[in-house]
Amino acid sequence: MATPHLSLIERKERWARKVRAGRADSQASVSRSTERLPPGQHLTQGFPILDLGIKPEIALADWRLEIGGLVENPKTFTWEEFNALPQFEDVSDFHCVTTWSKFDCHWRGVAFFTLAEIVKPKPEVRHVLFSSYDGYTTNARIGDALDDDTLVATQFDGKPIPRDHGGPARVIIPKLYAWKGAKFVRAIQFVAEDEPGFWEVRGYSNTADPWTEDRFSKVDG
Ligand SMILES: Nc1nc2c(c(=O)[nH]1)N[C@H]1C(S)=C(S)[C@@H](COP(=O)(O)O)O[C@H]1N2
Ligand SMILES: [Mo]
Repeated sequence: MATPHLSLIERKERWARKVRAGRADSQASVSRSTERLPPGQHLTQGFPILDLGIKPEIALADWRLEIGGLVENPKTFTWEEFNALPQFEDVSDFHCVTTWSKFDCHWRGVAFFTLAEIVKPKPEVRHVLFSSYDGYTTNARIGDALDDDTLVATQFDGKPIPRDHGGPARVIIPKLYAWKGAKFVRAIQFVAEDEPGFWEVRGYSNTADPWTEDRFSKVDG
């Protein structure tokens, strides 16, 4: 069962050699930004789009965000209800595991801790599972989900999040690689037992810390 992980690591190593070779002439700018740019990342000015080839079209009238699992007070929000919650803004850097980073992303939406306050997770909760309208799933430790900059965003740079970037609403967990942030989010479940998501079962790290280049799941050998 370790084979898919190994093949991903081999691919990543090949790709790292290629990236290193191509980057030799830009070392100066790379080292200037090391304090803000996690290791192995490069800065992009654009905003690349990463998805599963499915960009679900969700009419706002049909949109729901279902929050449940091990909570005292499960709740399904309509778009109107969700937007009536206290609003939260945060500017953060975005780090994709495929090595691009984008600085100063301005998100607005509802802080994750606000949602947790409403549904009241039980003490045994350790993880959070996210599911999306395109079938995507991802997981996070409760501590990362409850970090003070995690949010379910509905706006990017002062405008509704375009469908390409995961609108109507997407999760942003700024301190983790961006695949931990579910675009087109549909449901959030508080759980005791961890459950790896779409990329996590395909060899990507469960914890996803850009600052330690925690890109791939650890395999023996
Ligand atoms: N629902 C959903 N969320 C997702 C993905 C996806 O394919 N589907 N891709 C992830 C990955 S790998 C990244 S890097 C970011 C990309 O967000 P962007 O397309 O807005 O750049 O979304 C993450 N969230
Ligand atoms: Mo990504």
